Amino acid sequence: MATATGLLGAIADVGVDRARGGFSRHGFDRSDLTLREWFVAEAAARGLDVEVDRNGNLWAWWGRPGPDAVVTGSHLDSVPGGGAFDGPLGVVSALAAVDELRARGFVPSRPFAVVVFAEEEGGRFGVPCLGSRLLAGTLDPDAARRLRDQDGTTLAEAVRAAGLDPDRLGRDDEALSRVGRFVELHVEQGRGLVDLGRPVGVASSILAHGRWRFRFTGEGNHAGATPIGDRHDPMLPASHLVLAARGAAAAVPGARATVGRVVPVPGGTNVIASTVDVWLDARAADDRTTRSLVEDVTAAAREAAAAEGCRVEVTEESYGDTVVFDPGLRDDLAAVLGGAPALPSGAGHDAGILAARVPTAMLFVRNPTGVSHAPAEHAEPDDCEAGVAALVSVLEHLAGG
Ligand code: HGY
Ligand code: MN
Ligand code: MN
Ligand code: MN
Repeated sequence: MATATGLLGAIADVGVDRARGGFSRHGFDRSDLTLREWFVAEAAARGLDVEVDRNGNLWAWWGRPGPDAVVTGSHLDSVPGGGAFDGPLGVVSALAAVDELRARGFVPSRPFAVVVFAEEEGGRFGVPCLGSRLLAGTLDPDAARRLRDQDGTTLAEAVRAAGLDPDRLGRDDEALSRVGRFVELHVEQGRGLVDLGRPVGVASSILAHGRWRFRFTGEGNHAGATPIGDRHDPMLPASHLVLAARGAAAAVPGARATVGRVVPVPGGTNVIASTVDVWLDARAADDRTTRSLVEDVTAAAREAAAAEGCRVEVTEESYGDTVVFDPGLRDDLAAVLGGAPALPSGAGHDAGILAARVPTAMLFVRNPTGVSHAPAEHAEPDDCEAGVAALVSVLEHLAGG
């Protein structure tokens, strides 16, 4: 019978990015497609019938599909240089849970599926939870089709190359109507369980979270021939934005603001950039706080741009309001797990998207480093197996007699 740790070991080399020291698997790219094929083979080996929905999400059915199915799973894609557990732990734990349930002679009393959502990190096309947002109808399919990766490939081209019809991307009520309950197991991205001394917890909420692109336009010129007073260097307001983001978030309890990606064009060492794109990831406990934080940062960016004789255009690329998981289901599962603690999540998840449409819960597995979206992300084998055991108990409870 497979263990979560064993299955993670089976995929440990897929998408390793030596330069970044972590994993880089992004929506429908080669390593993502390789891992999706691995999942389909593992599901088939368990007698699960795999369907790919119109948005590229994979559904492995134990018995006939829906309605009122119990569904568990997560994602397989990563951020650039990501850790080994964020996403894959939920998928491999679901497969290991199927093995354990089968070994107990368990037969689901209702339809049952393991799901893998597409492009959860938005690492290629810039919108997090892409597959689950399209499924739920919270992302416009026309806008989605036009999303481009860093090479200029559109999502439409990428899904077509993956064997899907881009014209069918979009809300999928039929697929969603099959889901009666969704439970996502995920490595904790933080130290809550470490501080509590517990291996497994349940999720209470997810921060409101959005991504904004700031495009600063100045005047490309020569690094040596251009006197400082004659410059319109977009890198200046870009730099102000980074500092303003940190200052704005530091002033608001629990808020986060991050600039992890800056793209100067043309990007030459001896060239004053003509444009600089800066992406802001902002999060806070509620919608009003998040938007107010972004307004402050935007005002600072506009002021800095004007001072340097540059232009700035701001584009909201994704946004999701605070998620509060169904307290009834949360507490029911916590009880099934013998009083597992409830924890907030600073990280977004597909479960946060599904929660708007179906009763949804999350299980967290202890991460001793508390680090995520980096190679130091970790979960001990014993805790991974405790997560599988917890998922088995929850699935037996939800899909039992
Ligand atoms: O960015 C997030 O919070 C998630 O890991 N996609
Ligand atoms: Mn992540
Ligand atoms: Mn994740
Ligand atoms: Mn020259």
